[in-house]
Amino acid sequence: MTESTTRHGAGPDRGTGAVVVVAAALLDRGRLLAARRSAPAELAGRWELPGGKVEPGERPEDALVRELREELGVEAETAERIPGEWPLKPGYVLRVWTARLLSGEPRPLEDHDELRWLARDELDTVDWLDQDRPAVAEAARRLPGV
Ligand code: 9L3
Ligand code: MG
Repeated sequence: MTESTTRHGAGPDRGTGAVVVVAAALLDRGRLLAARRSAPAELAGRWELPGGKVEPGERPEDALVRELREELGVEAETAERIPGEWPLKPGYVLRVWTARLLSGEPRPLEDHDELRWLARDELDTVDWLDQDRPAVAEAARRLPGV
């Protein structure tokens, strides 16, 4: 059994006590999906890998599939964990998976006001949240190069 399937109870990770925020490097047709946040005010206008908080008792990968359904209106599956963990605000950490679209075309239904599919050489055309940058750089290695 993995750590995630044995975890019970509240959002805080059993090991660290931090709430886990999961995000997706959604890859499709050689591009990565970037989402522009519309809230909260201090993050609005910055770009992120879409996702959100793991709920109590939820597996992180399931949380990510749920968040992509809620925020983008798509069905997706997680593929590969991007190694690492990045601190957010105090008590929150970010973990990222690559993900594949199974059905639907992403639309900014919740918390975002714009979406863009970016090729590898376009990744620095948007203002990513600082905490997302290492995972975006790692995801870029999965995109066709120039
Ligand atoms: N956050 C940072 N990078 C991301 C995501 C999905 C989230 N790729 C931060 C922003 C919020 C917190 O994590 O402070 C919770 O995210 P959400 O539930 O508001 O999406
Ligand atoms: Mg979110």
